[in-house]
Amino acid sequence: MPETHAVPSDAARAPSTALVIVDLQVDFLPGGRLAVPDGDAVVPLANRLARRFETVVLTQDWHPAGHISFASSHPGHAPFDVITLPYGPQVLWPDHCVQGEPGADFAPGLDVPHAQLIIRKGHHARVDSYSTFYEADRRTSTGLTGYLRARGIANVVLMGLALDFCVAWSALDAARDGFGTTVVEDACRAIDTHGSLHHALEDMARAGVHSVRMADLAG
Ligand code: VGL
Ligand code: ZN
Repeated sequence: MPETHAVPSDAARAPSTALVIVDLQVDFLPGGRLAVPDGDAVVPLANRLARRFETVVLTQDWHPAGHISFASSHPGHAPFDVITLPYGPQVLWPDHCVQGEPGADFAPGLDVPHAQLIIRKGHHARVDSYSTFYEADRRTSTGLTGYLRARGIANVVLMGLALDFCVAWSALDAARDGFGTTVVEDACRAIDTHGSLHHALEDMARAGVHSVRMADLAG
């Protein structure tokens, strides 16, 4: 396996580093059904960052109608309630990113024509998937680890929405699978419910995920 880089700015220039742009989709932008505050601010940052990477992966939250993560699938519950499912606790969300609906489209203005792979996740009706590597059962792979390894990728840099859910869970899985893992923190925005942002930052630091800012990757 190629060398993993300790210094994120070096890692970003290496062909063995992939950029993963997480869930820049209409429903997560202001006006969307699960709007992340200020989420639209990171779209131009994605466009800028992507130009520095040969390998770019886009992720797309992609739920069937009636998905288990939707509050509307659980009578008596409201969005942001937490319930227990066979695979663990599940935050219930407003309906969002339904397969083929406009809310699941990529953000208007996202301009990354050289992205080579789109990972769609959360498509199993009864399992959520914040992470773009493993579904919430922690076992079912999306195939991304194998794809990256087969292409000689040793490091991943992540940005996007939402920092405390899909970005954090993806970063934790990337680190667990042995990738040098960096999150560009000011190129993310958070939902922040039930202390999720605090916990995500703590978990990522504990797992050895590097945190950088756009300026650290300049050049
Ligand atoms: C996300 C909540 C539900 C995310 C996706 O992209 O962070 N959050 N589905
Ligand atoms: Zn979702």
